[in-house]
Amino acid sequence: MILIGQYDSPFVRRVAIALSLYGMVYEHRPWSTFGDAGKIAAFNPLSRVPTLVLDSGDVLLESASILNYLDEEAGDTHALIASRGAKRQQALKVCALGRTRLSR
Ligand SMILES: N[C@@H](CCC(=O)N[C@@H](CS)C(=O)NCC(=O)O)C(=O)O
Repeated sequence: MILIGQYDSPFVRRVAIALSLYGMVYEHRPWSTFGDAGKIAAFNPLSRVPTLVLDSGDVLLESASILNYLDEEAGDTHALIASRGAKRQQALKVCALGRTRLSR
């Protein structure tokens, strides 16, 4: 797997943290959405990060979708977030709150 994006992006970080916690091996390409937009576009027409390139060549976009995939790969007993039900809803709510800037 190849993770595209710099770790100064919180969206890239959340994917990298999950990959590390799951012990999944990946190659990191710390490409900038500014200076390396063309290189990113070869994998993701939106030139956004994180972008995850699977060994199959398939490409996953959006951190939430990528985390969903990684949870599935990890399997129900190891996934960081429950696959369904109230525990899943609660965990997704915590994630949403964590992404919000508490400026007020
Ligand atoms: N909802 C997206 C947000 C990703 C995002 O905003 N990435 C920024 C970097 S932090 C980006 O790629 N910006 C470049 C652009 O939008 O053109 C996710 O969760 O992956």
